[in-house]
Amino acid sequence: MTDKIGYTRKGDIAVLRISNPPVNALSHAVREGLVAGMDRAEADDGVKAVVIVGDGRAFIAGADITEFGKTPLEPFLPDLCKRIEDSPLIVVASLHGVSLGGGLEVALSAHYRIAQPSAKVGLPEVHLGLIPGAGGTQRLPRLIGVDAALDLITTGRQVKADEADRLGIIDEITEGDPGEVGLAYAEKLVASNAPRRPISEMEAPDPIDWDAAYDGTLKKGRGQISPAQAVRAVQASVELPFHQGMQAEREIFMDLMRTDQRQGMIHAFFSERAVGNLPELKGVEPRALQSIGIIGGGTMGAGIATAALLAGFNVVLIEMKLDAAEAARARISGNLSGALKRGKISELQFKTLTTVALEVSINYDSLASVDLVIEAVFEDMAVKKDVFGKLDAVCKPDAILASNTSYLDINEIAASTSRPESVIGLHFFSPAHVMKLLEVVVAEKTAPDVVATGFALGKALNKISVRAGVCDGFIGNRILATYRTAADHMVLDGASPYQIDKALVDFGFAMGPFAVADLAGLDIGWATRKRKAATRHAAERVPTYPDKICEAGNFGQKTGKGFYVYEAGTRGGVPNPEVPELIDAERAERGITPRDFTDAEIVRRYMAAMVNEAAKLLGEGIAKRPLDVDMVLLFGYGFPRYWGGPMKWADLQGLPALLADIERYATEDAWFWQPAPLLKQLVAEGRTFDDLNKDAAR
Ligand code: T1G
Repeated sequence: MTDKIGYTRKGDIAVLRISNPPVNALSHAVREGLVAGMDRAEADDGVKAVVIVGDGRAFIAGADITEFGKTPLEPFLPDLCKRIEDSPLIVVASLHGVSLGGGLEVALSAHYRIAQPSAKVGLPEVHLGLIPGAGGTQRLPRLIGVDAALDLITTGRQVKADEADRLGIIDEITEGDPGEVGLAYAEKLVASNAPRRPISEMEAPDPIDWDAAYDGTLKKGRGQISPAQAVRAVQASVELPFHQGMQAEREIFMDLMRTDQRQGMIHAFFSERAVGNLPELKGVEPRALQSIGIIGGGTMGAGIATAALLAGFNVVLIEMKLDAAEAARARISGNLSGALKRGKISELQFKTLTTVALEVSINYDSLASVDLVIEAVFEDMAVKKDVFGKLDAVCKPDAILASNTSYLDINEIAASTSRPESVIGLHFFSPAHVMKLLEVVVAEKTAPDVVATGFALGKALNKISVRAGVCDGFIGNRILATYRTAADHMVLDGASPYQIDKALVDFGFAMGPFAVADLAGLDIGWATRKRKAATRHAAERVPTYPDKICEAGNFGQKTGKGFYVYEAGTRGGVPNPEVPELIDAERAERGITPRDFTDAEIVRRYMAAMVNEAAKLLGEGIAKRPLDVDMVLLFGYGFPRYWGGPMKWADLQGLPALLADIERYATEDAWFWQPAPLLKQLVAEGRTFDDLNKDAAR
């Protein structure tokens, strides 16, 4: 046996203990060890039952994702499951922590399952672009029925022990040491002559309308294919004998293993975990954080306060006047009542958070003892400098002063204080207590422990924190400005905003750029165009028709009309008939003869602009790694997760072809389509963005 599987025996019960930290992933050594353990138990004279249990914090977290893409080594997981199920001994799985994917499939191949009250089970393979590939789509429907099995498999959601018990996935819930609990349960089964219960021998469940289930799941997946493919695998569990169903599942699994979507989603899985691991922060201790000051109680300030309160921080929120302060308190209470309704907090917690943990004041002196302040006031440099001047005067010497600005120069703000080393940007995304992205903007003089504290705060707030350098728009908004401009250029040249929105939704975005603009408020883009007009290069093509939409007082959803018209009470909008006339007029003014665009060209240009700008800011060091850009776009801008992010998408498309397209576009507009030096360098060296991620991890 390998050192990954311990073997002990108590009476006529053998115990196989998995020890593969941190989460007992089913690596090749674990699979080999479990087969050897079953062999040993069956050869061990007098043994009547086997208990499988996990060491550490989980039973088994699933197949070993680090092995994906490599040549699979026997014993393959489905064969291990068959080996367990076919044992003449009674096999008991004793679950604690998580039993996910292959972990639950191993448990389903046992004959009985007992769990800790805090245990969770699930088949999350669809979150990796896959389906369960070791019998999950064949055994689970036999155990709990097609509808319940499809719910778990197509959503990939985790199920708590009590629900798993109700569904029939587990047989008993008993609190205690998983090994002891498993042993006692096995002894009880042996004493009562309980039968082996191979799920594969259970009756196949009743069929459903498979095509309706497939179509519905495909639609819900918004372009992701594995959930719908799981329907076909479950269909096989009903229509085919078990071993043929297993073959059908395997074929679908292996097909999905070869897809770009699997590569994209595995990239997202690992990048989510790597993005917070910064080499520069190795061994750097964050400063102590217990109380947070917030300046400004508008939507952003109240959202940040909500997130901080829910994370257990004390919050002191400052507003200019008493009525604004009370309005801020009301906003925060409203946000928290949402958490109360969803059962995230209790009545008592709600009361404590809104009275004891939260202080609202109009006096900066209330900030004298806070550890960190986040300024979320009007986006104007003079206003920010005034606020930071006051903070510098009242806050304790080692207090960190952060700005939530979305584009202003943090270096300039820092220079207006006596503590530039303690100044940082913490760019939250609205609504701040919901959106997971946090850009930690590091200014020239920001001290390493202040950066570490920014990341520690992000982790405490359950955010995905990404390090950004100082430039207009940092990472996300700078890239957004560019791909939004690419869309504007396509409108001027002949595409309709509605065709562009649809093409990007079909690509996998939740909304297209014009619907997003309506949601954010067209007045924001209008103000930005006015702000940038003075320094705009003559070669820049900036449409004027959106200004006309705004001049008519149409700012999008907040006024009921923008690119779309929003009827009260309806979801989504319908195209605003006034817009095409404004576009035609501008094309005429510019002497443009509109041309057709295919959806494919729209997506290609939109994505090429996104990747090109990202490559520029990577080259400038604004983002440290391509995976950082991917995480910004996934968690802040609704980029479809199954592509893994724009940089992963670019690698999957092939950088040489992408650069060739950009160079071709540059013949039409040399100013907008200047190829990024980094992109040209990678193509010249035959490397990918992922190679840069690997370089950074060394
Ligand atoms: N394989 C390899 N490494 C894994 C892993 C896995 N399945 N799961 C986690 N890790 C690593 C992770 O990269 C991190 O590493 C460390 O463990 C702690 O994870 C055939 C094909 C289990 C709920 O999709 O959901 O089975 O950064 O930081 O927040 O049908 O990890 O420390 O070096 O996330 O406490 C199905 C994926 C696989 C579960 C723990 N299983 N993992 O969360 O810690 S496919 C999954 C998770 C499959 C079969 C199919 C979470 C967690 P490092 P962590 P956590």
